[in-house]
Amino acid sequence: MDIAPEVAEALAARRPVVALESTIITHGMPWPQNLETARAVEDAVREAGAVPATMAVIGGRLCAGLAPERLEALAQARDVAKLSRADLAACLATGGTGATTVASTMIAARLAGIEVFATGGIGGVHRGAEDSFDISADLSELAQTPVTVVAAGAKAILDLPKTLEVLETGGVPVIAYGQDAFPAFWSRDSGLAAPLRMDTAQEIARAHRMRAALGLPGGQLVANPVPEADEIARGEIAPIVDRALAEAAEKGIAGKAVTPYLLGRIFELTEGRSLQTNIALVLNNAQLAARVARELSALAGD
Ligand code: PSU
Ligand code: MN
Repeated sequence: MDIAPEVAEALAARRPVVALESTIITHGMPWPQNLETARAVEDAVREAGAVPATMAVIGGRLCAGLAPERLEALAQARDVAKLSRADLAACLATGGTGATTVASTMIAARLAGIEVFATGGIGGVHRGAEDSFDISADLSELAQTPVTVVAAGAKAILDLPKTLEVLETGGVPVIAYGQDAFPAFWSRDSGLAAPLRMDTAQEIARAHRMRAALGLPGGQLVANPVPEADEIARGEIAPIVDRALAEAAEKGIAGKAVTPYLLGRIFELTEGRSLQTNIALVLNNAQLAARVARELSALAGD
């Protein structure tokens, strides 16, 4: 593993560090907004008093923290592999390059000793999973890897009630931040209640440590609603999501290609507005994750 010097120093001194994923850069957003956002997210983490560690596999090395030229090369690259839990070891063993999903970023964070991770939205149970069996490896990762993931809930392209059921089965605490409703990525309210609610970063940090003290494996999902000014209301995004899903089905899009296809299509159908919302919520999540990381550092000193 290549841990960037800035990240290694912060970890050694028990200063706050926030892990960031790279699939959102390579598969989640178009060029050049992907690079601009990746940089802005790192800046947001820094401004909030933590060190960012963007994860990726480059030339067979698992990297925690990317130098600016590496970040740019990744953002510009085409046909980069999307590496989830199943792909990580094979990519490393064959000297490959790829972007990490939520699941594999959690694995990298655990290996580096990073407890908090900020992203946009997690993968989940896809609609029609009763036929396709398409359930993101992100959910089982949350059940087994001890990292707190700050996301804006799960995307409305998924089956959200089933996603919450699978998380409950896996013993994953799903914590809405500052509200009772489970957020749905572009919208603040999915229409579903979140199982848990917390109103401060300190409570989230304490719960993270308490799980470890109890010997419970797995992490926590913090569902942080998109800022009001940037949200796309549920009623507005729903027909667009339905249309993108219907087109994906017609085209026979399956497996790993589903999430990137839907995000791209929704971007087109909203004339870029979904991307503005996506950028705003990732920045918002980076800020909260940095605050949680600071609280975790403070607890370590107790
Ligand atoms: N959320 C976003 N953009 C993304 C993803 C999530 O806003 O690009 C990516 C994450 O890396 C997540 C992955 O882990 O999609 C889920 O893919 P799948 O459903 O194939 O497991
Ligand atoms: Mn899938």
